[in-house]
Amino acid sequence: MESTNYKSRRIATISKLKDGIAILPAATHMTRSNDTEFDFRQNSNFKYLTGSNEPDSILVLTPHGKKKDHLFVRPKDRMQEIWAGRRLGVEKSKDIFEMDEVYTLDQFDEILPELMKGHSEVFIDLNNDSTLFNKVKKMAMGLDPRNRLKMPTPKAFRHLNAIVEKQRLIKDQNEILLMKKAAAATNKAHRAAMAMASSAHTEADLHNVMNYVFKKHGASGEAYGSIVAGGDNGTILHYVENNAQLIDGETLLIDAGSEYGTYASDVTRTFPINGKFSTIQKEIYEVVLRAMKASFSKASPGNSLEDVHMASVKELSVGLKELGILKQSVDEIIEESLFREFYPHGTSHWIGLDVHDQNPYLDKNFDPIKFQKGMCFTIEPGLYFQKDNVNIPEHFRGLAVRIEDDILITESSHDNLTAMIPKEIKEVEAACQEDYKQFL
Ligand SMILES: [Mn+2]
Repeated sequence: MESTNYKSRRIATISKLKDGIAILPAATHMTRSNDTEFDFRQNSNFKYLTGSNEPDSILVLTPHGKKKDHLFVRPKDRMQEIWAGRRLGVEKSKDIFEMDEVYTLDQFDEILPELMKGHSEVFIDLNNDSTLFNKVKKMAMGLDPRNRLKMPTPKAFRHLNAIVEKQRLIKDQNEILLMKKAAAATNKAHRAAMAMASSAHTEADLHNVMNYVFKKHGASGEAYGSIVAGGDNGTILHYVENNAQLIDGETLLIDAGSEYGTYASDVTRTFPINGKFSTIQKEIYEVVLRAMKASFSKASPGNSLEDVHMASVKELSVGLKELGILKQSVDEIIEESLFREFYPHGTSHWIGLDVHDQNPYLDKNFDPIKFQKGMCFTIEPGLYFQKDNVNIPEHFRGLAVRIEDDILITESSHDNLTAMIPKEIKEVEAACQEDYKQFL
C-alpha cells in the first residue's frame, strides 16, 4: 500500500481553482470552560489536503504562482513545546508535507497579499472562521483599491468547501483501509456491548466499555456522540443522556462508531438486554432487517441514495401494514408519506473523514448523484413507536429498532464494511451469550 499522496490531492484542488487563490485554515483548540479545552480535532478538509494534525496552520494554494502550495505553521518554541506539546516547525513541515514553501504564522499578514496578486478570486470557507475571512477580505480589498497594479487582485469570494468536498466523495485505497480499521474497532465494541448488556446496570456502563474497546483497537475514540438507548429512549433519535438503568425485557439501541486515523464508522445495532428477543421485538426487527436488505440490493454503480432510500421506505411500509399499524394500501402509505410517523429520517448519508461526510448529494442538474466505485455511505432503516402514541396497539408503544451498516461501492456492486457486526437475529442472540471479558 502506498502512503497517501497529499500533494496530488492539492494539485487536483489547484486544477479546479482557475484564477482563484485558496486559503484553508487548520482547526484551533476550542475552549471548553475557562482555561480547559475540548480534545483537538483537525479540520477535515485541511487534513485531507495536508495530512497534518497540527492546529492553527494555514494552507494557501496559488494556481498562478511559481510555487503553488504554501503552509503557514506555528514556529518552533522551546517553552511552548515543553508546556503544550511538540511542534514540527518550518523545516520539518516542508519535508513531511512536501510543500513548495513553508512560513511561520507571523509572516501571514505580510506574505498573503503578495500571494494574492495575479489571482482574481479567493476560495475560502464562507461558513466558518469569520475572523480569518474578515482579515483576508480586508487584505484583498486593500491590495489595489485604485487598480494601479497591472495584474488582477481578488475581487470575489467563493466557497472552497464545495471543491474539496467533491474530491472527498470518491475514497482512495488508503482512505478505505482506514475506514476498514474504524469498522474493525467498532465491531469489537458492539460485540462487547452485546456480551455485557445482561450484566451491566446502566447505558453508561456500556458506553464507557465501548469507548475503551474503540481505543484498545487503535481508534482515537468515538466518531460522534454515541447513542446508547435502552427501551423507549431508542425512540429519541438523537438521545444523548446515555445514563438510564437497563431493564430486563427491553431492547437496547446503540448507534456508535469509532474514528480511526480521522476516518469515521457509523453503526447501529438493536438487541435484547437479556439476550432473547420477545415475539413483538422480533417482528419489528425483521421488518427493519428486510428493509435494510432491500436497500443493499440497490447499492451498486449507477443507482443513487434515493434508490437506496425508496427500497427501505417500501419494505418498511409493507411491514407497517403487516404489523397492523397502518391500514391503508402500501401505495397510499408511501404516496402520503404515512410511514414518516414511524420512520422520520433518511436512510443514508455519505461517510468518510466526517461521519456525515461533507460531499454533494445532487449533481449539476439537481439529480441525485449516481454511485461510482469508491463512494461510501450508511444504510440505516428504523422503526420507532412513541410511548404515548394511543393510535397504535399498546404492545408496540415505546419500541424502537434501527440497524445501520457502512457501505463501499465497488466496481460492480458494494462491500459492506461493517458486515461482521452481528445483525441476523440468531447471530445477535448468540453474541449476547458471549463472555464480555474477551473484549477487555
Ligand atoms: Mn448514521
